[in-house]
Amino acid sequence: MPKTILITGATSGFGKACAITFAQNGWKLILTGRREDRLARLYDELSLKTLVHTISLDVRSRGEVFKKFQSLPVDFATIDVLVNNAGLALGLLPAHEADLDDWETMIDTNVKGLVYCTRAILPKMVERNGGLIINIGSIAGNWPYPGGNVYGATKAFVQQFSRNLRADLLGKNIRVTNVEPGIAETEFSIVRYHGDEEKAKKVYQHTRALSAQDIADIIWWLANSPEHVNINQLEVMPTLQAWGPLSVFREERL
Ligand code: NDP
Ligand code: 8X3
Repeated sequence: MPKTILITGATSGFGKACAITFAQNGWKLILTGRREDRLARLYDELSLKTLVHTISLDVRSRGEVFKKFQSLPVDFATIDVLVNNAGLALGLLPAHEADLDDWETMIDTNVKGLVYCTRAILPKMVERNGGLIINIGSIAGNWPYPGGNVYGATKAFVQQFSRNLRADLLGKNIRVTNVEPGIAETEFSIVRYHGDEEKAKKVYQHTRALSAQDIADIIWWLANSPEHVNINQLEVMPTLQAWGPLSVFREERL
């Protein structure tokens, strides 16, 4: 009996790589995102390999999330793995200059959207006593950096929410993992720089970032690990990324 994976934000980056990987292995796919043209293309490509159901969805809409996740076609009604991947960073300005609209969009998507999707799917997992939730956090939830202000804070929320889910679900056969990637080449930086592709390209120049496929491979491994094993959090960076020293402010007069 093929298993079913629901991926939010499947139109690009990690979510899309994950969709292709699971399709190649015969899993049924529920793919969501806002860009309908991309969902349609994914449907055409992947339904040659497996059963695919696409849902045009903005995770910021609580009503839409519940309506669409509670009316899944019967073939897709049992979700084995939920990948809460839809998310974004907007801007890198310091807190006193950052755009409040950007902040709200990140909170609405990365925090509230993820919470809505989880709350909509979780009761079905509890009812049948099985399932795996993979949240896509970030190293930015663990390590502060200038300009990371609200983005990093949303990912710190995702980390603690993931742990608290584990606490609530103790004794049930439901696993929760927070995957925390470092720099990865996707459309992430194009979005962060509000569509400035030149600036975005520079983020990945002269280094070797993680690829979307690297993250899809990790998600595949998690989904196929034994049911009695829960990976609580999995932080992953490219080999060419590491921590720097803490900053110290210096001035002649001091
Ligand atoms: P991409 O920009 O390539 O993909 C983001 C996906 O999220 C798209 O499919 C987009 O779909 C979807 N999305 C964004 N906003 C919404 C929304 N409101 N409703 C529904 N879907 C939405 O970036 P990545 O693949 O890199 O990002 C995926 C996740 O990984 C994010 O949570 C990001 O924060 C995290 N991450 C990324 C890292 C990186 O360096 N790339 C590192 C660590 C974490 P659409 O626009 O069609 O709605
Ligand atoms: C994306 C990684 O370091 O750009 O979450 O915030 S980082």
